[in-house]
Amino acid sequence: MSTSTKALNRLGWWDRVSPASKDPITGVTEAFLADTNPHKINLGVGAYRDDEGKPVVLQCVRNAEAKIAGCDFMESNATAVGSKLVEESVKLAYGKDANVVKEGTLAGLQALSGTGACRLFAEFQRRFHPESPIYFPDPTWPNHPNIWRDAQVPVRTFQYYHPVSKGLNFAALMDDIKNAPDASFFLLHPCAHNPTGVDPTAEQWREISYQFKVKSHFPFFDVAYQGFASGDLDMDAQAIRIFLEDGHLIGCAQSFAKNMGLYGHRVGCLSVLCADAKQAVAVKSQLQQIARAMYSNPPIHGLLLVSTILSDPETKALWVKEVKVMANRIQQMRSTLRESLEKLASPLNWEHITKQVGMFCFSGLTADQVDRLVREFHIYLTRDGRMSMAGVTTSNVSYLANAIHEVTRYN
Ligand code: KET
Repeated sequence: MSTSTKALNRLGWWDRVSPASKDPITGVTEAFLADTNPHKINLGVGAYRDDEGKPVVLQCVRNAEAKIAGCDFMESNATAVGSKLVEESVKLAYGKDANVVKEGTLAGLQALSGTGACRLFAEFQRRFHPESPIYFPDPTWPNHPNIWRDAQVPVRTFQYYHPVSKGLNFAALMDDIKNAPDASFFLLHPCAHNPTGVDPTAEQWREISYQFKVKSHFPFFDVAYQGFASGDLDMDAQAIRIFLEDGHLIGCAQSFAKNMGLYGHRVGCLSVLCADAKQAVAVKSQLQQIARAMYSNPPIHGLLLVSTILSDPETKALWVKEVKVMANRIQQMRSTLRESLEKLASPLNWEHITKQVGMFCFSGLTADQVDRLVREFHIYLTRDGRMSMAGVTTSNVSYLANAIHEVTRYN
């Protein structure tokens, strides 16, 4: 449009803007909130809920709040708190005794939760490797392609899930790693893969790591659910530790939205493992520059909460316990849902409900079946059949099982 046409039509600036498509996950929450049926269930967003279906404020968070109450943080510079957060977060990912934690070879920055950490890295990747694509598992969290696409990074996929076995398609995954151009970026979910709940075994991670070395690929780990797969924070970081042992440089996005129940506070960490301390200083300064232009600093309250929880041994021990409680409740709901469906004499095999791990069950329900669950039973989930098991409770599990049975029994 020429300037003169613009001048003629002063209300025409946004005429070409049509509505964006709804986000598949936040769209489910909106539909759930608008429903007034008392039996409604939200299995959409992957955020933890207690056995009453309510969001949880962990006791460790309450304790941390008490510790920081009244502290003079409203206007202070977030840098010192951010460094503490980074120092503690990288111990969670790479291991508290890992040499890289002490050697100063990690370039780490506090980030706006997991999404912000991914976005920062995507921008950094484009700045220094503009031609390199990033490979995502198929399927992956639907926001991954959005994030990297918005950063102008070419986006590709590698095979991951096997729909028939509802498990890992390991052979196809290895083929795609081998066939990708050398020195490609790969996004890996180190535990509790979203949306499938399917993780490689330690042995398979070793093979993946070996092949990454052969191909000089760069592993970028998106750690959004540490603790939810096994209930144990270290166990859930085993993939990262295996890659570390194998001598890779690694990128890592960590989120405290789910495992600390701090979704609304947007606390996360981005770390990039570098070849030496000098390189780490350079990489960190570039990341800081990108963040400075995008949003300057993250809000400080959530940072203080997380750094307090992670650096105070008593509060940290309480958090470790609470993570286990959350993981166990989800595990319990997996067993109960599967048993309930089996008791109803469902003609389908529901083994995968207990075989898959973490927040999600990739149920195998078709989009039409999901639509029926929404329409007839007020049960909300994404149309790919992903169920957030955190939304299942002792009191809604039999209603849920009946509804699933109803929409699947004649298929
Ligand atoms: N990575 C993965 C794999 C992931 O599932 C999420 C969120 C994020 C990063 C982002 O996390 P955050 O720290 O909130 O920025 N997933 C859930 C929530 C959402 O989509 O916002 C979900 O899949 O439901």
